[in-house]
Amino acid sequence: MPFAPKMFEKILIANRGEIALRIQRACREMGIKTVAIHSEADADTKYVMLADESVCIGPAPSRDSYLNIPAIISAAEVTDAQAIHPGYGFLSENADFAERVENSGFVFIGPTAASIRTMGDKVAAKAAMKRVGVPCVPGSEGALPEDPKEIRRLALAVGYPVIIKAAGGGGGRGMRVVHTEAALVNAVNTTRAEAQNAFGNPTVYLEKFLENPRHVEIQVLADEHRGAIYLGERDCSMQRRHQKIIEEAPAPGIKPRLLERIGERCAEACRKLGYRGAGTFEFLYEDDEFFFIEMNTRVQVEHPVTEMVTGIDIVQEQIRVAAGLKLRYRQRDIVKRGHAIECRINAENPVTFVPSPGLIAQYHTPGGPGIRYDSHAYNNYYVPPHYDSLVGKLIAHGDTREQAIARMRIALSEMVIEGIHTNIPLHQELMNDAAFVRGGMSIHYLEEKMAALKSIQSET
Ligand code: MV4
Repeated sequence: MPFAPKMFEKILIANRGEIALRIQRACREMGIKTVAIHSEADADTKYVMLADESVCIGPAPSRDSYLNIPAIISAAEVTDAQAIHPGYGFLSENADFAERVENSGFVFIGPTAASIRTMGDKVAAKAAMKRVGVPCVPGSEGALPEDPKEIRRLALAVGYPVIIKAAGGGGGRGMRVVHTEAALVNAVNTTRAEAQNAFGNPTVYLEKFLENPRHVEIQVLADEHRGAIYLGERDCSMQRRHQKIIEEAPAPGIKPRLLERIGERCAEACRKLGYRGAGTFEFLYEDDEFFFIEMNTRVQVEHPVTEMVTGIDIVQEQIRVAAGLKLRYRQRDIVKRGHAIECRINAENPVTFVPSPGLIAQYHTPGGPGIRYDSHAYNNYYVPPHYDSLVGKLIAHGDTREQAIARMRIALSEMVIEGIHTNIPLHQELMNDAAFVRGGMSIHYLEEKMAALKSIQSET
């Protein structure tokens, strides 16, 4: 049969909020009709109104709606959609969902279920990466054995401190740092028990604990025709409790040659592993070295910073490669320009981080050169308490990092969100923070800064 895959006519978007709107916009630009699904809590929202069709799939709680697999597949059936885009979060990295979508005759806009399953098992993911030449954090090379003597031997070989991680974890769930041999076996057993409880899988592995790394990730795109490219890196070190709050591209202060090398390794890994779709290789970066930790098989919240710097629409490419088309770009077509920073605007107290759902009574969004604002919110929008507190993503692009920061400061000053608390004041503080402005801070910087602020507050 000749190679003539057809673009979808209609896509169901199995998500909510800003990413549902983002995917809708990509579809519209490609001439694809959209089906929005929504919970009862999201019935009268902008992205539901803007979609060509919509289906209510259940009550407010996620498990009854956005995680309700049979309801979502039924919605695709009744609307005659050909493909399902899962967005991020919810079912986006659920291999069983991807499999059920495909077995019901729809295309899952993402990697194969097998790829999702491999990357979901962090031990299998690391083994795969090691096999295809992606540098990993030194560690146990697979699951930890039962025998305490063997465990002690492995930790000693790696050198303390070590970190015990659950194979079924990821994103910061199910980990424990161990500083001494005396604490090791207990820590392993506790982590095992917690992992069994949380993920139904007691498998744990061990790594050298890196004390002061940065979180730098590589965005890739791959098609079914051996086309695989990297779109450069993002620095996501500005985080608190594993919630990223600022991301940027490129990563400040890392040698371009080093970034090129690791990018090439990731693209080559995609080809060798037969990976298809968008993906992110997460690395810890310390002392001029990259160490793979996990791979994300979805579009990420922070994808816009890469889009701003490369000019490539990552969501459109996801849709194209899911339809069996080739990527529109080769590596040499990728030209990066300038610097982009994203501030995640959350409905939360800027100091305590306690969520602050409710009615947005006044809403003014910024604009001007180099500003992109991705949000599903609007004046009089009610931020429901049932979901993530992200209300928008403010992205500033400039020729230089300094210009991106300057534009971000202006945009933040123009932004008005009243009726709920937001973390805008925290972003304003950070855009004027000497260490942030210098760039290249570690994953611990924000938490240390917040702790310092707290102790000043309690003194006065
Ligand atoms: C680590 C680490 C230090 N050494 N692994 C946390 C999230 C998960 N993706 C992996 N994580 C870490 N793994 C080794 N060998 C420190 C972290 C970590 C972290 C990583 C990325 C971004 C934020 C973080 C915050 C705390 C700890």
